[in-house]
Amino acid sequence: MPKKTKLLPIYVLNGPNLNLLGTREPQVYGSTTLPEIGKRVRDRARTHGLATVFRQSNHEGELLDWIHECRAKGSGLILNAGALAHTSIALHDACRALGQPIIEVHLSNPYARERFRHRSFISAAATGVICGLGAAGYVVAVDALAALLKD
Ligand code: CA2
Repeated sequence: MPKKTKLLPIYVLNGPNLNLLGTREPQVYGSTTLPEIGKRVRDRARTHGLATVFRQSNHEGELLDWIHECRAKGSGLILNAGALAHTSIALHDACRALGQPIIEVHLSNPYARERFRHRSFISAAATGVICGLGAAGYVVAVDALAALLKD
């Protein structure tokens, strides 16, 4: 019988200000806190036999380092880059270099908001994009990544 090889963890990275979730602007971002999202992600990933690395940073360079770390230590990436999605070519380049499936997530639907949120530099480097579903979008992203990794 062929031996099942265990996949490396999926990385779930969160960008600037997402540590504030649940404290302000619940009408835009919902009332679920980031640690609660982390728990839902971990529980869902476990049902697919996947471990998770769940992190948040307010610093672009730290997010870049973690994406580079994912190249060696992870098997796929879920990325909510926050406002950096709209500005960071460096994150775009890091995602392009990852060589693994990437799901971009946004809690809100940026296309229904200000014009400056309509462009994401992550989208062109991502395998798929999920937005506007609130915290549930992260769980959908776990399912999507698990399906991609199974293929
Ligand atoms: O909808 C998303 O997930 C965003 O990535 C959130 C970013 C925003 O700049 C993007 O356009 C869309 C902002 C995250 C800020 O989160 C806060 C949460 C609570 C209170 C204040 C900010």
